Amino acid sequence: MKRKPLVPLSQYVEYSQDEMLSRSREFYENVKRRRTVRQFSDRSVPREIIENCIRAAGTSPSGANMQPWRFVVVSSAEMKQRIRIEVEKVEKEFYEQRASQEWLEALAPLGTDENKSYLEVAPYLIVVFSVRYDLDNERNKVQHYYPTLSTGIATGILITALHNAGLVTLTHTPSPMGFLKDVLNRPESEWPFIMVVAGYPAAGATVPDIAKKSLEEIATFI
Ligand code: IYR
Repeated sequence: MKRKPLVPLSQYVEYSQDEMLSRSREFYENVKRRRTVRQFSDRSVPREIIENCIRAAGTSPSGANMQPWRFVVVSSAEMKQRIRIEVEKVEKEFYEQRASQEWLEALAPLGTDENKSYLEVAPYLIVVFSVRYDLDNERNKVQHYYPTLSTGIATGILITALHNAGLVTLTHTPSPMGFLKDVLNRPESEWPFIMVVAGYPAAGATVPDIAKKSLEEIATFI
């Protein structure tokens, strides 16, 4: 394939250093209020908000700009119920058999269990797939690069965009997740990556009293 023509970086905006400082602080103040929530309200959320957040996720960098992601937005009560039933099957097995004692102990502070009733309450389940290859017009496979990594970055942007819009999310990873491919009828090229549950929090929702590591614990400057 030929190299694309280069165009000026017209989108870039330079701020003064004072502005950069206040923008970086304000962004941090905003994102640090994000909490993973497991108690949702059934209040509806306009679809356009979800669309815009997915548009934001779609701006993510990706290997060779292949954009190897697919966001399947589930809002039908029937499909949410099917997903809940399948999720609870795998989660029951996880909590009762597959999880090691160490894993269960790591999860204990979060108070999670196999009951996933919120999957039927929240207005949206955004099931994120990572796409291994596309098919061109002649149905030849076009390989994607770093699909999992790229989809992870896009999911981070999605979660941040949903939080910024004023919604709460739960990043949910039922394991094994293969059933999502069948239930949602996705092609062979797509692999379930994560499920992002999104909506308003339930009135009086509670979250575990846990904290994030400090800068010193997560960063090394050399
Ligand atoms: N998927 C299970 C277990 C679980 C695993 C991790 I790692 C978490 O951070 C939270 C839960 C569940 O959703 O309950």
